[in-house]
Amino acid sequence: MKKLLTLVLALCLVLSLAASASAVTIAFSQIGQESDWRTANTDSVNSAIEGHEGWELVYSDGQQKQENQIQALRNFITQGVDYILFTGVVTTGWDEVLAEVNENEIPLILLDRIPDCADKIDYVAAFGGDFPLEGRRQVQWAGEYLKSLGRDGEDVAVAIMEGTTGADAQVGRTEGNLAALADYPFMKVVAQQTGNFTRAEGQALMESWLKSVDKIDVLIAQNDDMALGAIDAIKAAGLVPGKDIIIVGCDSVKAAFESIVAGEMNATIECTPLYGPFVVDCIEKLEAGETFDKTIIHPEEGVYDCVGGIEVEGTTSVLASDVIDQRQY
Ligand code: GZL
Repeated sequence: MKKLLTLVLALCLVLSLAASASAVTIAFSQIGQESDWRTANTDSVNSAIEGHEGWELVYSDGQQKQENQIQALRNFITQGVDYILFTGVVTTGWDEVLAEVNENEIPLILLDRIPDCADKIDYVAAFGGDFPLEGRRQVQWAGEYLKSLGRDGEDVAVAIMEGTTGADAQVGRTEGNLAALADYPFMKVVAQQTGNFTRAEGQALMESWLKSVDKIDVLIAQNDDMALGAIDAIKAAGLVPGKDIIIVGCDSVKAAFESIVAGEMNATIECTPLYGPFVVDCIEKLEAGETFDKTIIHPEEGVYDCVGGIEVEGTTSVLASDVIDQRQY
């Protein structure tokens, strides 16, 4: 009996070693846990990989620090992983470490925030939001809404709450915000500062603005978490969010839909975090020997708001109350 048990245990060990030896290891250098979007993005990618037969996930949370992500990428190289998924907290400063990834011939998949050295490095696929388009849509929605209220005959004071300074999403959305403002000359920027994509910093910044800026009619918040933080500050100051200050977020996370339905946020521009299906499809095809062009694939995205029917570039707006029950995050 003892011999049989030893034999069975030895067989299990051999099988498990064989399985892990042939497993495809996929390493993911994630930025952090700064927002609901980031949490949904991590959940989508990690669960897709962990749920796939024969794949193993190696995950690193960068805690929003570039040095942590650089170290994680070097650790992935040392571990000899089969694929690296990467989104950088900022756009600059990745040239050297991504060149090391290339030198070690580990296929690199760029997700979400694309590094500024993308044209100089090799990557097998890239997928992420069209940030300038999202930024234009934010301002277009606000401008069209103001026109529908008959408020385009007066100066309207606009505050832009930017994401993490230097992040691809902040750079792109700011570019889009400012480009679209040219089409709405009655919208005047009176404040523009980073809230670092977090709810707490969005609340603190709005508290500061309410004390220092004469008048804010519209808040363009480059993610929903900062918009929700700003709403907390607006209410604490005795003002009515969604009316005294029109609020347009970005990401379309569940908490934003709930705020829109409650009448506190006016609109959110979608930026899907659900990258899991793309990652699975991409790596399955790469494993089968297929290749992708060096272009950045953008997902289809929409605009969700409190009134519906507001026309913005490339999509129409949809009532958040109509879709809130179907939202996955
Ligand atoms: C967008 C992503 C941004 C989200 C924020 O693709 O990089 O980072 O808009 C998140 O919520 O922090």
